[in-house]
Amino acid sequence: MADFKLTTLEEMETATNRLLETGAKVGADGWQMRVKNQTPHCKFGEQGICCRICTMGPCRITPKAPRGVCGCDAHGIVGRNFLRFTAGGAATHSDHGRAICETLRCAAPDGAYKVKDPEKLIRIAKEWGVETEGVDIYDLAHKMAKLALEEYGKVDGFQNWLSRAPQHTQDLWKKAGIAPRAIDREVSCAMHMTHMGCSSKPEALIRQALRNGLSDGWGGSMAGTEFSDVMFGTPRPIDTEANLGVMKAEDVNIVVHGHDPSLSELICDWSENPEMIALAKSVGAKGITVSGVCCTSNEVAMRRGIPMAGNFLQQENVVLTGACEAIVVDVQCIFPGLGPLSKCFHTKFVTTSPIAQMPDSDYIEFDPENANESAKAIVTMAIENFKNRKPELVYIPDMKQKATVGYSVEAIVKTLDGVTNSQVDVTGTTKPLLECITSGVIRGAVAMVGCNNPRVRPDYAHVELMKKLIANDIVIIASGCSAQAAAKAGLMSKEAKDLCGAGLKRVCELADIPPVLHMGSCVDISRMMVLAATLAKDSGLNISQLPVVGCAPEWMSEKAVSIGNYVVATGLDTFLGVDPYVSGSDQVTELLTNGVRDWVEAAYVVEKDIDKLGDLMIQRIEEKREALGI
Ligand code: SF4
Ligand code: MSK
Repeated sequence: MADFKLTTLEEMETATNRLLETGAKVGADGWQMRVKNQTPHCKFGEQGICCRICTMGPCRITPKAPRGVCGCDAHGIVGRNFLRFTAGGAATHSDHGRAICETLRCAAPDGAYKVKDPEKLIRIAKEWGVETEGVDIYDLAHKMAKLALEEYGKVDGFQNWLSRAPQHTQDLWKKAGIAPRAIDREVSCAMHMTHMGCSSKPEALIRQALRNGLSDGWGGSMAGTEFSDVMFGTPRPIDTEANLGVMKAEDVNIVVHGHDPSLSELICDWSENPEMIALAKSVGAKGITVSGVCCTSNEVAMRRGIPMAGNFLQQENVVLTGACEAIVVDVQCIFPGLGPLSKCFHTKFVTTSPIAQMPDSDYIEFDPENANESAKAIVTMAIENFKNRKPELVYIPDMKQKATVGYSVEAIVKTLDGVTNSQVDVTGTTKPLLECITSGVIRGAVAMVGCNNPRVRPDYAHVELMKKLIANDIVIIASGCSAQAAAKAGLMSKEAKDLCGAGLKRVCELADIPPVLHMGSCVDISRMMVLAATLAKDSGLNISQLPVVGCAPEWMSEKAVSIGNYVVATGLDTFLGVDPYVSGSDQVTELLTNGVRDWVEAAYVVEKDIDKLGDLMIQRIEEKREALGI
């Protein structure tokens, strides 16, 4: 459409500055100010050469002091820090997956949680060799939940879901000694290996980092994704909107933030309840608007079309609008700064998980057993808080974009089935997508993931890279805060097809898709692994031969390192725009950017110049095409 226009970063920054002015009036600070206070950052930390894992230290490596008190050198310290970083991320994702399995155990036909995708549950059960014939679907759900929970502590063997990978990939994992065993065991093993006086050999530490990452991507995260689909439905394309303009001044605004859909799904249910809407009207509001931040937002956007207020570095902005009655959080990526910030406004900062307890919040513990009661109490609290709003502080930037979200693997396969002119019956395979790639209509695909980080101008790397890649006929599959960056800018609007090269534009038109496909939250990067595995199986290629790469240009969290490790270990080169604190060891850097290729046929690339990072990805995709002769 001729009048389609992306929202520019400058427009978003102007809106943020206006919100910060409100913050200044009420004595609130924001991450922008705290970054200044923390700059310059510690150089030892940045290089990964500070060790404080025993009280003989902390030890810092310098040319004059090349070894810590125990004799560990920079390579051991950097490698240990990298592995501990991975373990933190793998534990976090996997515990999210565990919570989803626990919720599935409570599913009941008349309860708060139901089985919304029984076909998927049966499919998984068959995959795991569980009898499904004549079994009640809820009995099956409880049995599968228990089996999935046992994956966390299984005594023998490897993760069940490894069998989804092509045989070649499974063989590589076994040969490299990185096939993940019990999920919890890989985290424990990582912590044990990095204890004082255990491993200091980079190769051993990096192998365990890959194995621990795989226990997340092909274990805990996959459980989180798959059983969320079973309970809340497998995402299908759905229209929504993104950016702060989705909040409505005349409504009670509830913002859900975090990662676990068990909470946010029920908040959405209760916000649609006529009793609650009547209550909202009784306090002078027109209705209730729920919007989301971070991955919780992705979860409810792709299943219910709930609008996305923003991504990671926009979480404080929702409070700064002065129109947020409650920001309701579960786990992960929640700024503790929301506590003091919300005190400067009327906003209720509602924490709900024993895992993420914070000062200056209202704690309403949420567990699957009392889910409806807690959700109702939270929505009621938000509504009753509407009267405390200070109208003079209300400013919601008039800024939002249309987005079509919800491209699970199942949805992509279904949507692209109609694209090519193939005479072959391709229903239920990725062959149409492969045909687009081999014919050159699409050059390849990039899995764009990860956070924002003040080290990079927020959203700049995500948006600029996506624009560059789609102009080069490379389709983007995005998740996490990268997906929200795209949606806020307008890149998940179908109208963004005009920014594509001719080939990708044609595919977007024929399939009626946006050029950047929303695949969900951080745990949903496991969907990307399933897609890569399916593409490899359907093409007869190895995953590493596919013209597909991963990219996290603005990542910040331990979870992102765990993700990077399983994406690389699955055979996909992974491009980072932020250094993972390994520059203090040339040995560890060499292993991650080259050496691991001997084990898993892929490696990391770190490049802080975003334009160059884009060029390197395009170059790698073209190299892969050339190697295949396509
Ligand atoms: Fe220092 Fe070694 Fe202790 Fe680390 S483990 S703090 S390098 S003495
Ligand atoms: S929420 S891990 S800031 S992507 Fe998953 Fe966003 Fe990164 Fe958190």
